[in-house]
Amino acid sequence: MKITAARLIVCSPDRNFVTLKIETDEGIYGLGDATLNGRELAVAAYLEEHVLPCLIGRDPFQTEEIWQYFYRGAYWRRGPVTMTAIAAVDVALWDIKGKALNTPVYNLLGGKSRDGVMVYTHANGADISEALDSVQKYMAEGYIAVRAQAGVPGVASSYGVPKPGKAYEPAERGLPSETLWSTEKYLNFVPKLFEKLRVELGDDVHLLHDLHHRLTPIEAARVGKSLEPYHLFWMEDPCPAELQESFELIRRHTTTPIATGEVFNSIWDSHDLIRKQLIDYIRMTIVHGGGITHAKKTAEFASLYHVRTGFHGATDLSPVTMAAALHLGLSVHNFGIQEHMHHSPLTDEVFPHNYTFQAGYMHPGDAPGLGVDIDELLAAKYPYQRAYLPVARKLDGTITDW
Ligand code: CS2
Ligand code: MG
Repeated sequence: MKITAARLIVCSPDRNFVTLKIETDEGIYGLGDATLNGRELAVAAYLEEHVLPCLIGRDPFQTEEIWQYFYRGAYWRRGPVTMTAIAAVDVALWDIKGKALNTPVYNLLGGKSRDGVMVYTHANGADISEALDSVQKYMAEGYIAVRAQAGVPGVASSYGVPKPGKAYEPAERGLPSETLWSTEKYLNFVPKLFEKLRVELGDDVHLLHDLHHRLTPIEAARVGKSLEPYHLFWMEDPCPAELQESFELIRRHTTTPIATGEVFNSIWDSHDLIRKQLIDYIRMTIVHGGGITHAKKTAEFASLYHVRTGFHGATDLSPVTMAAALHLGLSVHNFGIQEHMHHSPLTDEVFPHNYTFQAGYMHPGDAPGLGVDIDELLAAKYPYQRAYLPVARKLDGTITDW
């Protein structure tokens, strides 16, 4: 089998997506997601100008060789743009392999290690009582794990909380919006949120919380310690992770489990975090971390150190990535949990898919390949629109981590 064509579909059905379609001489095609939120066209240009011309004529079954060709062969390594482009190629090739062998991708990754993939979704509210309602709504839908975020009193537009009447979506069209942040107000508020949730919801539901890289290690340690009575499933991204050793300080003070890695793009970003057992869940996503080939290696490395997977699954990752994550999650032994933030109905229509949700668990389906397609005619009706993630400032105007 040979690759005969590779092209990009850039569309914006409620939000931007970059999708790679690789075609073969046997009429089989594969899809890969190349979406990097707020920097979409940088990946599109990298693929278009530097990667796709080198793919034509290659054998799509050679996923390892092709991965190394674009990683080592480029000389310049890592970084979100490069690794997202490599991921798009890699995932599309696994899709082709599955279709050609008439089997779902999970069978090529070791087969099923479990019956379904436990997922968590996003509950949020402007205040504690709205957040509680939102968690209860998802529990009534069958979720057994829910991330809870609530507006912090005195902080306009808190992370993870939607504008009134809208679904939460981090990127906004136009130029970047600005949000405000106060660590002091947050530190005083967050134990009250989880105290209320545990009192009302009991001990069984898994509760998760995202700190979104905003704290220093000692501040994050305080959050972890103050939340111990409410036994969170995890606290996510307690502080920026470029300095991997800073997690040692957090670990010294708290037993609240830690998840990090949604902005990582290679195993080297988490190498020390994993081998020193400074985290419990690795979140590096398939789309920004070099695809299925590299995510599987990262998961297997993590399994040696009792670290489990908790792959990123926000709406800026297309249904193609969601499917890839579910195939990998079904197969790796050290799966932990998968994020499931719902795409809009329009996004779901543009990307018809076989994955399903039932009673807290998702399944990728048994269709050959990934089990996701793209409706190109519908996609063409929603062209790319410039959009950015917000920029955050402290109350005194200093730029801080969003
Ligand atoms: C978040 C994301 O899902 C999460 O845990 O941190 O919503 C993140 O902010 C976006 O993916 C950024 O593009
Ligand atoms: Mg997050």
